[in-house]
Amino acid sequence: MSEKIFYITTPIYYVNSTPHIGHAYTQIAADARARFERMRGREVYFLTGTDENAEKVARVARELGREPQEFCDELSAAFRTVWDKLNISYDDYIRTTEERHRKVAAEIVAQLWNNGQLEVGSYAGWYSVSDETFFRTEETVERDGARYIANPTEDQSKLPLEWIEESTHYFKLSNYGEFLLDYYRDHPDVLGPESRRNETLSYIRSGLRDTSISRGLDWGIALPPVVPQGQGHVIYVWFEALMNYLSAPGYLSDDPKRRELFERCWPPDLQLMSKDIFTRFHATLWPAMLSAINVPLPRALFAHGFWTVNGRKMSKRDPETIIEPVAFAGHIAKLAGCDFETGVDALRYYSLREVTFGSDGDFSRVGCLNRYNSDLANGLGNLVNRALSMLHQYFEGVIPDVVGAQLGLLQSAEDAGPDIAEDFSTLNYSGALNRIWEVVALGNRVIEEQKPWARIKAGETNEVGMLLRELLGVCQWCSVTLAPIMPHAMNRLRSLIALPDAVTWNNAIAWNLLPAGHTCLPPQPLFPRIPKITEEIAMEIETNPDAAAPVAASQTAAPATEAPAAEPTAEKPNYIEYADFAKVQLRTARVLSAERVPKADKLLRLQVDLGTEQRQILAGLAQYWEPEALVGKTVVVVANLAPRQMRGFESQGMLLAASETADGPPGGLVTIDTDLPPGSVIR
Ligand code: ME8
Ligand code: MG
Repeated sequence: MSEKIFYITTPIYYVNSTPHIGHAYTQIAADARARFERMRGREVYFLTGTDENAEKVARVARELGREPQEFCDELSAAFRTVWDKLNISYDDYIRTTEERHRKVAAEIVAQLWNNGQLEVGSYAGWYSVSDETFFRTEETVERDGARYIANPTEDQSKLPLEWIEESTHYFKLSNYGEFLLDYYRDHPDVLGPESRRNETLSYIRSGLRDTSISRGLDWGIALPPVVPQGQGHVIYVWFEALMNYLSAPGYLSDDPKRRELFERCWPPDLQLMSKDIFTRFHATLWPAMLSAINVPLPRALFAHGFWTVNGRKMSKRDPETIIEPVAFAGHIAKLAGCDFETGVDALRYYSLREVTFGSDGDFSRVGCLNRYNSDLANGLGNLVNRALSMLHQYFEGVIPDVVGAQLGLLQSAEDAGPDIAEDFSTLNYSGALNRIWEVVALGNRVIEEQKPWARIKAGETNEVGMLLRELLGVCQWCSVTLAPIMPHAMNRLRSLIALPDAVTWNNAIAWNLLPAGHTCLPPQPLFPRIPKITEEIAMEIETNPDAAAPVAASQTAAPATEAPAAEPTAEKPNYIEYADFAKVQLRTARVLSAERVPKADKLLRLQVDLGTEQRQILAGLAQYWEPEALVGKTVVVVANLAPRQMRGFESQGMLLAASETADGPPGGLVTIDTDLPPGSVIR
């Protein structure tokens, strides 16, 4: 039997909206670990995917007038595209509407029934569709005639709960409290971080109740026929979603290859998620389920923290807080004048460097750009640039054959190696990065101290040669140790110093890879500096990517705020009467869906919710906005514009957008700054 495969999972995401930096964070963290393990020689099975059988997914689809399955196909593909763009090296992508999952989920439920783990009953209680979670009455409060979650965590819904009364089936979760407490006592390293472990233990100690596992809905996976009174019932989405970790690698599969994969990778080595879905679901229900079907429990479950954006909870009602990872990486690239994938690496770097993994963090666009400049451009980028420039200036790009005393740079890299490996293995990403940057900073400091430009003039070629060999060694070492976090930029770095592509962790300090006589490429900026960073620029790029281009193009461009105010024109202003303005009905609308209009490269076809009605609007935004980026946004529309035909579609209104000039690109969308329902009147 070959070595166990390192099995790492992320949550499978609901496809009721498109991914934001919160989702990307889990992916990036899991990816860094997967890449690290591969570099250490482990075979890895990295699983991610989408959760599609949720009631809320079907609701959103139907609100949009879409078939749920077709809607899921589209959004699941959109998630996948984002992960591909962010260089997430997943090995498998599970969708819970796939047959391989449906079949296994139904079989597990049948097994549970046959083992006496389920019973028929009825449920009367509160349900939060947005959390897809049942709440006991004592967990709720009444306000103004509606029921709410009593003490919602920051990520739980603040909307009214729904009363559900239906026949259902229960999983006898109450039987597992003692078992779980014993298990976690005997395996103290399974749950992390410590705060989540403690939260879970007290949740379990407070008493587990049997939990409803079926719903009378028509979207989802039908209960298997062996379960009595299962007609018209689907498996409760959480109960079935957790099973993706079993179905994807091939539990109960008919395919011997997949069964073998399952044998080789089970149990999961690391299951990552955020704290929202840790305690109740992954640390309680999931291991109880596994135990009920006699499958070994995961080796580690870890909850990272929650991101806010500029101190605010991410919410579609607050568009400034929704940072789309691909758009933002593109904006970084545009401002820095680097390629998109380097922008991605900057985002990956910032996410893992900014906060200790496991703690909450605040994502700030400006903070990310500043870190890019200080750590990547001025820190690592500068080091690489200086090393390669000097090698070319003084030694024609060829590593010189010199001997002499070392300056301690290689030694400091060698010393840091074990700590960094330990940090990666324990998810201490910020620790690993801090440690790596100590070596980078030391490299830059030694250059300042040694003043090689002066020494070369003084004829101390040998000493400068020794320094360069060490600096290039540090470049090599960084190109390996940082590869799990910035795979693209570190590939570039390796090609600049002409190292072999295949990179293993041990290459980091294999100093013979850069022997005397080895030729490196001339310097090319790895992380070009962003010329100017202000809150406005950081926000502007988010809403108006085109406006950012001139800033990146020229180091000397005057910031917009210093530009002289436009002189009032001498012409008589072309006033309109208030009565004329009052004829224009401006109302807010929520974008329900958006798609490109075939053969019209500027047009998007939007369905918007005007509160009292749904409208179709054609808008010339297609060159500046991805359709998905508009979904969920609250926009301003001219509601009483006469309908007109465009490209075979009727446009029932007009959407307001801003451009720098009257004929410029509509890069900025007009939105509103508070939480008002669609259809609100603008006066
Ligand atoms: O819960 N900060 O899916 P989901 C950090 N389908 N991470 C965040 C985040 C934020 N602000 N927002 C989201 C579900 N995440 C279920 C999971 S698994 C069997 C089923 C990340 O789309 C984080 O990983 O609501 C969190 O746990 C997950 O997205 C929730 O994704
Ligand atoms: Mg959620």
